[in-house]
Amino acid sequence: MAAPEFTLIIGDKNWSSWSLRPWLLMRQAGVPFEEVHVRLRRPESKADILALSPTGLVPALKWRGETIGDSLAICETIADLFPERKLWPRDALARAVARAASAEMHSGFGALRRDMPMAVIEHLPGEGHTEEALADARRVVRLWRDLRFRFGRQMPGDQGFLFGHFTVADAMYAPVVTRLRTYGVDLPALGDDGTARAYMEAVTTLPAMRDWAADAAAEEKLKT
Ligand SMILES: N[C@@H](CCC(=O)N[C@@H](CS)C(=O)NCC(=O)O)C(=O)O
Repeated sequence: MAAPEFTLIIGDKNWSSWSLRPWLLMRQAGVPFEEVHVRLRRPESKADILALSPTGLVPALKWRGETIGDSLAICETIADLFPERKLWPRDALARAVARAASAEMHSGFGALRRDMPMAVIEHLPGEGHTEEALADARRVVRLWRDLRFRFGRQMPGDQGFLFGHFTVADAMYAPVVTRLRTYGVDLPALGDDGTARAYMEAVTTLPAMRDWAADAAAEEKLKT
């Protein structure tokens, strides 16, 4: 059998929010890839990652002898290589807004990340509910509502995602979906009119998201 064209290096599925993004995008796009796992939060983690990727961070994508680091760069690369999968919205204005939302996630929401780190299989209601993290969550809820109303719902054949069908923007926000669930964030208290709840349901019930969570549970079980 021919070696797969793509190898994705990822961290622990329970924790590695950055790894989830390109993994989910590639699964959603139907792009076959091999997974290489590196265990995080261990003394040898840095050296293990550095042996595979010069950034010393996961995720990284091996493709044609190159190592592409950074979750957003990997998502961009996959979107570029498979234009027929429409991993960015087709309309230029929607695409610009999707890129801005993805970049906002990539470089922002520091308090949400710090105080509610991804823990896919855990249930920690009430933990990490700092004022700053909840302010980030409130912004996310408003953004999702805005995108669903202005773009997602307008798309013919809307599948419940931010821009109708699954795009890079949904891959970027998937770890936030898991965080809001893990930490039991009260969505109506943040201004949700049901849009964020429905969006979270659309993401959580994706077969690939279910697989990721099942893999995370299996990995954590092996550690005990
Ligand atoms: N901006 C990078 C950040 C990647 C990142 O910070 N990855 C963390 C894990 S989720 C990491 O590799 N940490 C190294 C370590 O834990 O030793 C991206 O988008 O891929």
